[in-house]
Amino acid sequence: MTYFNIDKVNYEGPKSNNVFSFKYYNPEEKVGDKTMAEHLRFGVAYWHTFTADLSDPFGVGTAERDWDNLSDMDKAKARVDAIFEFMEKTRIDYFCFHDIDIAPEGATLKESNENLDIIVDLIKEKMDQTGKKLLWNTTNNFTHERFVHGAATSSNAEVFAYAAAKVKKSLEIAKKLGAENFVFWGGREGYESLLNTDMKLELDNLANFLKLAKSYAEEIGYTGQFLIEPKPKEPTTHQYDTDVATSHAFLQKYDLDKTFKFNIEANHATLAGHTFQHELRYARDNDLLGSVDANQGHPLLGWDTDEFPTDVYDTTLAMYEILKNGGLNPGGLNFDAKPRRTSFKQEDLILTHIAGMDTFALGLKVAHKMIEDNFFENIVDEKYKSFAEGIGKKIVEGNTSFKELEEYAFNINEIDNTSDRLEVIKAQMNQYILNINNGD
Ligand code: XUL
Ligand code: CO
Repeated sequence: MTYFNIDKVNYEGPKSNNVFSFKYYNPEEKVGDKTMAEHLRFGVAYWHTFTADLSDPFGVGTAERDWDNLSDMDKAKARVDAIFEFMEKTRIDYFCFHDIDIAPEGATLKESNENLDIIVDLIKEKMDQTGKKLLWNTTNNFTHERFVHGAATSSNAEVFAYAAAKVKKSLEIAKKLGAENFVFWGGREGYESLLNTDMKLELDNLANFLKLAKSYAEEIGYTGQFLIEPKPKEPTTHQYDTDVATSHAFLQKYDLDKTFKFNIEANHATLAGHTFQHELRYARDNDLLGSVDANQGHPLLGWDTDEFPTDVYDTTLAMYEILKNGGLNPGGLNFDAKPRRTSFKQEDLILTHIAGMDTFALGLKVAHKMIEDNFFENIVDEKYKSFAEGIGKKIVEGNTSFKELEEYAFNINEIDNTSDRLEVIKAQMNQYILNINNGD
């Protein structure tokens, strides 16, 4: 059975009008010392692409999928076939999933695990046949009603135990499938109101939960990278892992900052009132940049719209941070993105991924060129040059005192600040994007 009635997507270059072709993503083309495929390490999100039905709070699902009418386990099996065909055709090497994306939950935890075993065996077989790889898996400890008060931060100890059992199973799956990373997004780890919340107990429990997970991974010999995915709100009013800096403080407090890095999602960054680049920069500066959920929010909407990335400015600045980080490996760029509810055809799954891949490929090329030219580096060096010598150097090296600084200040006649010329920088960035776009 074939699910996608198209040929493998080929690179045809920026002038092509074929919507089923890549305009910028050319997997084997080298950018610097790595191929585009090595730089970008794209991943498909099982939940958006193969499980979701595009319903929203006001309307039913609109997605038309060939597996819609199958029964639960048959549907799960069909989706495995579909995702591997999809990865082959779109030339995407990685995929990501939550436990409940791949197999239906049974009446009991044991039954759910049995369903998982059947599907995981099927996935393993396909991975061995095709060479496709698991970027990360994670545990859905937020959808079912038992997680109404959270999972690791639930007020009910039985829920903590249940959530732990699910993560234990997910870690075993990660080991079996060789997941390169393992993600924790705190789905309902947060609160609605402090009027009835013991925040300290909940955060202590969350830290204990993460430590137990790490120690079980060590016990079974699973060595993938552990990642926290911050998000400030939705579904709870206040999510504990609000942003990278907040989560960093949490990890440091509980001595977990050497155990975890971050999976940074663009739309979560903007919900937190930051730019995507800010979150990437904070993580990079602290050696905590692990992986990326590639998507974008809508500037006019205040929720997690999970759009496919199509903004070249954003992907250029993201790729700038990623290149300066020395890449993401073992992380990658997982498309945690869904077609709009109005893009409901099965082929839209392919078209949306092409759009996202091309936008990141273009961003990669622009960012690489800007780094080659030391574009931002020269601007920043010039801006902070007063710290490279004299009193500035002493400040940076921690080699001065308030007394000495006062003496220095007494001798300043007139302070000479320079213009930042931010508008020129933005205009020059436009030139980079346009020039690369024109193949110059
Ligand atoms: C939710 C979200 C999740 C995580 C994995 O906003 O981003 O899909 O990526 O649980
Ligand atoms: Co995500």
